[in-house]
Amino acid sequence: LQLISHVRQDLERGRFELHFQPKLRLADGRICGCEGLIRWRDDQGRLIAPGLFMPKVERTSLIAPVTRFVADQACRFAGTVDGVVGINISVRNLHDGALLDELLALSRQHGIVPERLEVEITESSLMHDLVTGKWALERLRGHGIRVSIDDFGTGFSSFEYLQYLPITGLKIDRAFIRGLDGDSPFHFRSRCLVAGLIDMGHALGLEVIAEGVETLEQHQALCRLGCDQAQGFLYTKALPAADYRAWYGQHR
Ligand code: G
Ligand code: G
Ligand code: NA
Ligand code: MN
Repeated sequence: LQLISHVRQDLERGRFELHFQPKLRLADGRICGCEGLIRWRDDQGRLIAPGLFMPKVERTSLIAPVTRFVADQACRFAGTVDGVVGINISVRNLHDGALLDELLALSRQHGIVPERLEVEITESSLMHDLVTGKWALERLRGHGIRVSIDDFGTGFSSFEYLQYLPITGLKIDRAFIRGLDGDSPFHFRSRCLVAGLIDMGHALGLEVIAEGVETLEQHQALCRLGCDQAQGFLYTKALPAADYRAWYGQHR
């Protein structure tokens, strides 16, 4: 409870930031977009990772203003870089039609075409209530906003929804990517699973991205398997806006 009032206060005091982690197009090695990841600064100016507060925030109505902040920062940032900017939205946001429409309003305000915005939703959030999930995704897609499934293949998953949800991309969870750089039976199975997920995504006309790429071997395996994009510490962690632009300048 204390945490929540703290978050509310610090949102107003400008203590939250959105950092950006680049996404690389594997075919040509160019940066084609990024994911916005929220950070919180404590009194000493240190960054607090979202894992420590977002799970609590997501269970309260405060997730609406937090996601609004994230979307606003993402749209601002999109005005200063090339490519698609992704944000994470949580299960409560899916039920909030006004908030979904606001994403479009924000992109208009900042002069960003909706096709340059992407929403990432975890499989588990969708499975929580498929009817609402479908309604929400259709609303976003109706605006032209891209929609990808985050942490794909883990958690509470089912392939059934892939038949009827209007999604544009799959993010293969790092739990699978970890197994791409060795030759134990575990690694062999990971490679088979990643190959299968990529092919399935492509057969469905989806863009496939691997997250949590940490080694050159993983990167090379993904290139060989025909994965579209990659994101991870091998390239860089999420960076503040100005650092991202500097990094981009050196890597495009
Ligand atoms: O940024 P990573 O470094 O620590 O993020 C940890 C977790 O917090 C991830 O599951 C990520 O999806 C989640 N997260 C990060 N930023 C946001 C955000 O802006 N909104 C939501 N809902 N979750 C976020
Ligand atoms: O749940 P979500 O997929 O949004 O998670 C994003 C989280 O993954 C963030 O916490 C981000 O900092 C983290 N992350 C990004 N790249 C890597 C990586 O290469 N390895 C690991 N372990 N975490 C990563
Ligand atoms: Na994400
Ligand atoms: Mn993820």
